[in-house]
Amino acid sequence: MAIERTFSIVKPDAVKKHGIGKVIARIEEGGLKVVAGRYLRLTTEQAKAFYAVHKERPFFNDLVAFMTSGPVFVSVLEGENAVRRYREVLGATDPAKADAGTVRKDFGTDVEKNAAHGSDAPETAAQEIAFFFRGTDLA
Ligand code: IDP
Ligand code: MG
Repeated sequence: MAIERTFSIVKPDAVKKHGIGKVIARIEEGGLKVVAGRYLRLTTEQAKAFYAVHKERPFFNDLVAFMTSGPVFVSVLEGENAVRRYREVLGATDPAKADAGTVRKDFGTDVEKNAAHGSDAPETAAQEIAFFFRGTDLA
């Protein structure tokens, strides 16, 4: 398997709890490298566009409100099977169902405020990376 890239967001709940470093530690301990990163606050338009795939879901408006409720840390991760590997590091969407030792189990609050985002496939990873980073940001 070739080296792959994926996209991460440390969400507002984890940033508020001073959890950026803790999530990055899990990423690095999981064998992934942070190759770009930025601290920012999403606009409502950006959050709606980023989560457009969920726009018909009942939780969409709440999710947009949550994702814009404070700053986030977006980053690009690199490593073997990075997409799948980072999803393993994160654990299940619902922290209550996530395995022990995962980011969402240890730092998430509920199915919405689940500490961090990770892309679900290489194609979405490429789209999500391009949403926040230019080619020249990536070493
Ligand atoms: P994922 O982040 O594990 O890929 P998705 O199903 O893509 O999960 O959902 C995107 C985000 O929407 C989740 O990370 C979570 O913040 C939120 N979310 C997902 N399902 C629910 C729900 O049932 N209620 C409230 N928020 C949800
Ligand atoms: Mg998803």
